[in-house]
Amino acid sequence: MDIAQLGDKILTGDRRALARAITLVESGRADHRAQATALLEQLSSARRQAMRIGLSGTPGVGKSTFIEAFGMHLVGQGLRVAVLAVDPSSSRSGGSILGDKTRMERLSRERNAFIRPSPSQTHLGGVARRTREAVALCEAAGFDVVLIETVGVGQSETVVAEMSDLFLLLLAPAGGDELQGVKRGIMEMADLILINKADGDLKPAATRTCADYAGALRLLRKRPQDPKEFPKAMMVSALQEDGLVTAWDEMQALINWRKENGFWEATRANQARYWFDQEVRQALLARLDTPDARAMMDRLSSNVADGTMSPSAAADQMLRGHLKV
Ligand SMILES: Nc1nc2c(ncn2[C@@H]2O[C@H](COP(=O)(O)OP(=O)(O)OP(=O)(O)O)[C@@H](O)[C@H]2O)c(=O)[nH]1
Ligand SMILES: [Mg+2]
Repeated sequence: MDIAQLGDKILTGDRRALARAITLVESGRADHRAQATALLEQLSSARRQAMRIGLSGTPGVGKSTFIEAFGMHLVGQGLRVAVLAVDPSSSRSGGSILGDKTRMERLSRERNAFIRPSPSQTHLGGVARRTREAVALCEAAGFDVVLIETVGVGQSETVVAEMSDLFLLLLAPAGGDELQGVKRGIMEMADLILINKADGDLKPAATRTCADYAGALRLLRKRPQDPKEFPKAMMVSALQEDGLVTAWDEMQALINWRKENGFWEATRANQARYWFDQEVRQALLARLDTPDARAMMDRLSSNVADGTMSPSAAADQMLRGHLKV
């Protein structure tokens, strides 16, 4: 594969080249990894930036419906929109991906949209790198907005929030009067909480849920990167395409404020540092995961167990043998 040529095609916005490049960054092969790194280096000099929007929500809350309607709105404004998904649970069957295709039917036909489902069976570290690099590829391909979707099942929200400029949490109207089991840590990541399905019979429940979350958000510690009134809770109906224009206005207002006040740049710089740190840590751990390293680990481990070596001396020997840079 001619990497320089692939890079040039991506810079012209070619979606097939983009798809091929994402396949390349997803590959576990060492030669592919080297090519992917070279490609990303080439593209980073273009210094293109998209608005990266993370979107999380539990299964069935309406993420796909929202992305379809919201994405169509953005495309209607002349923007180019890419959609990436992070699904570390890998529980998603082919059926769900098919379901997504039908739920995003209009968007997937748009010339100015690009939709990429998540690869299955990858560990979270792998998913994180793949998605972060896919985001960079979409930016180089000139997309204005990159939506990064994740099913709210735990750690994946942190991964997505660490690569987004803005984080949306999609919630459904609650049946009872208590807050749903949304973890505090996830609430703290949100810039905008969208109570979806605020339509028909669900409207009154949505109104109550929205008020509850607006109240809960006011109790959270103020973050420096927020203007007053953020984070916010608001109602939308993805199905009836209600509230989407307002939601987009809010997102732009927040992003503009952060850009004007230096938080956009600062957050991106911190995120880059975070991912550098993660890459180094993962690469070090990977060195312990070779057959040689495991064999040495087993041998030293026996020595420690039978008392012929102290744990620290064994660890020292292990590190000298296998973690040399
Ligand atoms: N009434 C109403 N129903 C909605 C709305 N948005 C989505 N739904 C319905 O909720 C169901 C789930 O919607 P999806 O968009 O597939 O939800 P999802 O979050 O993508 O679900 P997973 O992909 O399984 O995680 C579908 O039957 C949608 O038609 C809405 O705004 N109002
Ligand atoms: Mg979906």
